[in-house]
Amino acid sequence: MLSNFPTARLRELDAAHHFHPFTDHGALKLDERRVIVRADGVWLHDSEGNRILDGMAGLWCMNVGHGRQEIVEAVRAQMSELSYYNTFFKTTNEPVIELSALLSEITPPQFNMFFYGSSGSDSNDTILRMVRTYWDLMGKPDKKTVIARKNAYHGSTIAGASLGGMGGMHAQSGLPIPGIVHIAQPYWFGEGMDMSKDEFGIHAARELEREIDRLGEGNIAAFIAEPIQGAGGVIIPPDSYWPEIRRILKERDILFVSDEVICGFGRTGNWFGCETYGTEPDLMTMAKGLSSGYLPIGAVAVSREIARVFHEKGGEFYHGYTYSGHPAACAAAIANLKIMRREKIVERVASDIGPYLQERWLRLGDHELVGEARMTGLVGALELVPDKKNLARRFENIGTVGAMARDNSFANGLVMRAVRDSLILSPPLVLSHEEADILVEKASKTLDDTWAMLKKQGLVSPE
Ligand code: PXG
Repeated sequence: MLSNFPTARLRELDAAHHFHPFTDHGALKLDERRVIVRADGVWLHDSEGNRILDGMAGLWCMNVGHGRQEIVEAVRAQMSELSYYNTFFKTTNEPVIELSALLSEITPPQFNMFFYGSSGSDSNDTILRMVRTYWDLMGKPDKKTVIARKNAYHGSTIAGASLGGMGGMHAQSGLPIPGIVHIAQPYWFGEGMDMSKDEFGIHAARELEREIDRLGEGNIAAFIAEPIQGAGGVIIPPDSYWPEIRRILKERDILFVSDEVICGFGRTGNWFGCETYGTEPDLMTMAKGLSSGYLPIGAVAVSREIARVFHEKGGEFYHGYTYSGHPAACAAAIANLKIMRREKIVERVASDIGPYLQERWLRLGDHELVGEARMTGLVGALELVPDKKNLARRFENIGTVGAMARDNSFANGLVMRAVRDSLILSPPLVLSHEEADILVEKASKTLDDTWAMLKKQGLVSPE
């Protein structure tokens, strides 16, 4: 075991052999590598003895918090009974049966069948294949194109990154693959300031209508969207956006996919983000909060209608993963969902810790560095701006100030994520009031520290 190694040695080995995801390898310095050794509740502990508040719930996933022995024990018991068997050849297992039945109770009423994978990315790959196959079965093979949105995040596989609307990801590997197009996102602060919020929400939503008309409804398989774009910068749409999308979808014969990888399992104050916004998806992507990250698992919720078509039209759906319905991962998800139900964690986000943190977080919007503070449920953002009074909304080198603020936050003992020049927050849903106060205090100090640094460098306009 490496647990007795000094931090410097761990860092050397990491630098030598670990190819990190989403990392600029040339720029990552040895002493920046933080070795996380332990976590409990909302607190992380690193190899140098620092205690850090996990304001990102791992990576938007530890909804029930770290260190839940009940989940550990459920996985241990399952692994000693049946560590693995496949679900391909007319076989199944108890955990996947129990989890599916549980999900049919928790998800909106149109869902009662679930397909499993190991992540959000592979779940979206499944969805791309499923929607195209569905329309083939319906005798409409031309309906192949999927409409997604710019700056969306749907994963890092070829299909996931293609569905996603991240320009940098597309540029790196010749994406998107054919048959995927992207429309505008409802990002009022970044792109819609010349209109009122509601006008902009309608305008962005109507891009869907225009795109369907441009390509022809007979060629469109589905529209995929996150209720709130997470990795894109916690883009909370104007109130007018989802009702208008809903109207358009009602009038058109295309499927709607709600990517609930971040918004699902309580994040927005309902079990699913689509419930917060009143949409009725035909398919939902689920991962992260499904197991609170204790083991990798992803799932696709399939509507009764789509399941019926696959069932009645028959023929094999040539798709599945070795780990579809993995018994240990399903056991982790079951234990996680039981905790969420028993402790009424979703209700708590809606009526207790959600409003408590929102009130305090939104007040950070008064800081001279903050152009907008926003939060729904327990997911929020602070837009950092150089000159609030004169409505200057962008720093020159986009991303530099965000990264500086993120590093300051870490130094203050709070993990936040930087997206462009905004700070992002998505803490475990079990955050207590006291921990919320500590969080806001650390975020406030981070803004002060960053403002002071920027003033020193002449990068902001002091009054
Ligand atoms: N959909 C959404 C909405 C996501 O947020 C995925 C799909 C893909 O899930 P997997 O399990 O394949 O990672 C995600 C994942 C970030 C960050 O830096 C966000 C995600 C993943 C990695 C980093 O914000 N979201």
